Amino acid sequence: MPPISRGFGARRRRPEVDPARVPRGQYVVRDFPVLSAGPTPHTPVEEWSLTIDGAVDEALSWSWDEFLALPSETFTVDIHCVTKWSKLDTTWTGVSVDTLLEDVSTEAEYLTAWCDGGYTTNLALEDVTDGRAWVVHDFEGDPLESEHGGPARLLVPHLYFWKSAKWLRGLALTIEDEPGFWEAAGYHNRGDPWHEQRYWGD
Ligand SMILES: Nc1nc2c(c(=O)[nH]1)N[C@H]1C(S)=C(S)[C@@H](COP(=O)(O)O)O[C@H]1N2
Ligand SMILES: [Mo]
Repeated sequence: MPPISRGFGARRRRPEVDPARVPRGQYVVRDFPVLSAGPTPHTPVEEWSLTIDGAVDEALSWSWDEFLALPSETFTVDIHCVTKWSKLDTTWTGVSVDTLLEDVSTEAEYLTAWCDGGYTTNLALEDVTDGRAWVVHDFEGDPLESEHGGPARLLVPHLYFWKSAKWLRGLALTIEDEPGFWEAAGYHNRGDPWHEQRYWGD
């Protein structure tokens, strides 16, 4: 008969994490921390819209119902916060930025994501196209909680999580790259966790 402690130990052991999935300096969490620079806005979906404007020939805007009617995708990705937690295998549903930009004609190479509450973050268009970014409204099969950015947030999983703007209301396309809230405060302009681009100069 095997010693009882063996089975107990096996059950308590943490699930294996493939170290190749965890960027340098990060540790894996199982909970979902909340990081917000200010209070959580609670915009009712009846008053919500998503706008694409700035350096575009014609601005576009979707109501909540129009946004939900767009083709959506459900996908599973890992996310990495600059405060060093990573969360693996998070599942989201939303609309890819490629879909949102389909009918947009622009010379711009950058955009500023802007939000209820005033937060902004800047991204190169090439970091949000080709299936690399989404505007998500569901997390793990449920409507996104407001503390995590509901009704809808940007999700750019290949960059540090501050680029994934919560309470997203618009993408303003820009000719020049314009630092957003954390980028202007000394965080890295691009924020690639695989190159540990945490702060300006990294
Ligand atoms: N609008 C808005 N979006 C935001 C933030 C914020 O303060 N306001 N914080 C950013 C930061 S620094 C991180 S790490 C993630 C945190 O998302 P979470 O609270 O869902 O974990 O949201 C990002 N998006
Ligand atoms: Mo963050």
